[in-house]
Amino acid sequence: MPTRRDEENETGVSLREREEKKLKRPRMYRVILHNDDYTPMDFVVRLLESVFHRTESEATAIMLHVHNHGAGVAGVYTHEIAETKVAQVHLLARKNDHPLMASMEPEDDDDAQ
Ligand code: TYC
Repeated sequence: MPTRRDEENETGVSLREREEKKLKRPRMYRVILHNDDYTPMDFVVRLLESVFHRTESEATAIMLHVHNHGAGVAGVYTHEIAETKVAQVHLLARKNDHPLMASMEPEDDDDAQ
């Protein structure tokens, strides 16, 4: 019968520490929209409403920020959800022949933003 300490398995990390780690909040990722000269403003606003669940006024503010500054945050999600949002943006944009680009970056990356 192994003791709790035996379960350290020579990693120096106790079962309790691993249990606590599992409960920590996941790393979060910003989904970034990038400006271009061709995607219609209205398309970007509708996409922010449908994919990122933004209100019309939030979506308009984000779209204008991207238009004026070159890029902006559409939302912050776990890794898997952020990847899905980026893919949805690209699928919807290509389906409508727009060059709109999205990317993701970790929230705790100091040289990002
Ligand atoms: N710059 C585009 C235009 O003038 C609008 C636009 C905004 C495009 C945001 C992409 O992520 C974007 N029609």
